[in-house]
Amino acid sequence: MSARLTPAQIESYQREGYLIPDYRLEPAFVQELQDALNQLIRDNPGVRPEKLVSAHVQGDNGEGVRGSRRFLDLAMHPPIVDLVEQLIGPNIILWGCHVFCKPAQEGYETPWHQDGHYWPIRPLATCTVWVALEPSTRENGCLRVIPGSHRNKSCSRTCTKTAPTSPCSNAWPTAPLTRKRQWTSNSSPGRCRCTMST
Ligand SMILES: O=C(O)CCC(=O)C(=O)O
Repeated sequence: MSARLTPAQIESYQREGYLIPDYRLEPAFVQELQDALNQLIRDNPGVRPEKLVSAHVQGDNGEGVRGSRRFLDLAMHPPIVDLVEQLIGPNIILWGCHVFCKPAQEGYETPWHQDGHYWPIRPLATCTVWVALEPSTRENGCLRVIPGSHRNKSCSRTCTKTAPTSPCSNAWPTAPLTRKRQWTSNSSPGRCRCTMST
């Protein structure tokens, strides 16, 4: 499947701050990544499954996680890089990779947050590619975004510190986040989402 974006999709990404491309990962690659995910969990019995940071670094990654090269393969997968290139241009570096698993019943909540708090990169114009490896639904905790919340190109000063158990150290205040402004959707394995990271 082509990773080409139309001018209207690129314009929508600039305006809304997120995009769901038509492209989907090839089923055989999704299977390999699911296997790698199961191995990652087995290799890290002492790490919360929401906190598998820098999982793309094979072996002991220096951040307390034993990672897998498979996730670097995902980040470098040519259609994924093509998608990002169409959104931010050809000068691309991989800043990080985070595997969020959401165990039923006892999983930690991912609070509303701005990725810009985590990336020491200015200007705040990075791009996060989120990839579903398993079904991601409203019921089991799919990603939600606030369309247009990137537009003032700054991080909120009123973020609060979260508990050490949270996968995110900063949370946005919940007051302005009315349901009307949120955008939520179900994703099946292999579905990608590009998010402008402010
Ligand atoms: O999948 C999640 O719960 C969080 C993902 C996220 O924070 C992101 O893609 O920036």
